[in-house]
Amino acid sequence: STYNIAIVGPMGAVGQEVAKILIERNFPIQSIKLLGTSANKGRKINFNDKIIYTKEAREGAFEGVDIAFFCVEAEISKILAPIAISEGAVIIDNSSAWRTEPDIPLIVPEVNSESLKNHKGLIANPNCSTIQMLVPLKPIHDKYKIKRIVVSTYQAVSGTGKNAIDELNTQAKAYVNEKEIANFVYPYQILFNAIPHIDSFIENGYTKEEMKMVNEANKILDKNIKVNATTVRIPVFRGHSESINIETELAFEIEDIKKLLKSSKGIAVIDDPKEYLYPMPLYATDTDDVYVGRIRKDFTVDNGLNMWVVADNLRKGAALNAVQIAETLIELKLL
Ligand code: 11C
Repeated sequence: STYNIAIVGPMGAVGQEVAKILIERNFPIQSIKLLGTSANKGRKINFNDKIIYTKEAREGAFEGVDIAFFCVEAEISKILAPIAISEGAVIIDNSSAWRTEPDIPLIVPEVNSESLKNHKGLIANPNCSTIQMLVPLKPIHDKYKIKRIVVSTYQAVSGTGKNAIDELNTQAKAYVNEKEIANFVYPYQILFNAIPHIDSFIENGYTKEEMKMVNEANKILDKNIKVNATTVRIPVFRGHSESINIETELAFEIEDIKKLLKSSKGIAVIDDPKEYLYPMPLYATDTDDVYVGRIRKDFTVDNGLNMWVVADNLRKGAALNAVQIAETLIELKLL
C-alpha cells in the first residue's frame, strides 16, 4: 500500500533532506503535503519533478495524513503535534520537544525498534550526535556490556540549520575578500575556530546538547551506562565527528570488535591508518553509513576502547533516521 505523507518545515535543512531521501528510497507515497508557517504559505517547492505549493501547518492540515515528518523547532512541535495527532497522523518528530517523555518512543531503528510497539501517535527522532554514537555502540554493548562512555564531539554547522551554513559561507568569503568577519548565529566567529558550546548552558555546567547525549543514550541503549559528553562546534558544513571512549564489563579483542562492527547494519569500518584510511566528515557528506575508524585499545583502564565515529548529521543524524523509522512502522504494521 501507499501512504499520505506530510513534511512540516519543508524549507529547512532537515525538511529538504527528508524530501530528498523519500524520493531516493522510493518511499511508498500516495500523496505529499508540504506544511509551513503562514508566512511561507503558497511557496512553490519542487518534489520529484512536480511543483507543490506549501500550505499552512494548522488545524485541519493533517486530515487524511498517515505520516507527518516534523522538521521544526521544539516550540513549534509542542503546539502542532497535539493537533496532528488528533487529526489522525502519526508523527515522526525531529525536535527535542518530546524525547524525554517516558511513554514516547525515542528510536534508532538499528538499536531499539521494538520500542515502537504501543506508540501513541508520536515517535521522537533522537539528536544527531546521539544517533551516530549509538549505532556502533549497540552491538558492542550487546556482546561486552558497556559500563561508561566518554564522548567528545566535533559538530558541523548544518546541525544549527541553514542560517549557520550561510554564516560559515559568508565568513569564508569575507576572509578571502579581506572584509570584516561578522557573526550573528554563533557567539563567536566559527571560521578557523572551535566553539565548546552547543545549545545553552544549564546549572550543572554542561550544555543541553551534552545532556541530550547523556539522557537519550540512557533512554535508548541502557539506563545503567554512565555517559560523559563534551560537544564542540567546528567549521565543517556537514558531518559530525566523535571521539568515543568506552569501558566494558567483559574483555574483548580489537579484531573481534572490528568484525562485530563490520557485520552490523548501517556501519562502515574505515580503519587502516597506515594507508591514511580513517573516517572524515568531508567524505561522509551525502552518504548514509555511520563510519567507524581509529579502533584501538585504551591501555589506561581494563577493557577500554577508543573509536572515531563520523556520520552525515542531516542524513543518519536526522532525515534518514526519521525515514527509517517510518519504514520500520510500515514493516511492523504499526501505522
Ligand atoms: C546540533 N545536535 O548539531 C544539534 C542539532 O535536538 O534536534 C539538533 C538539535 C536537536 O546543533
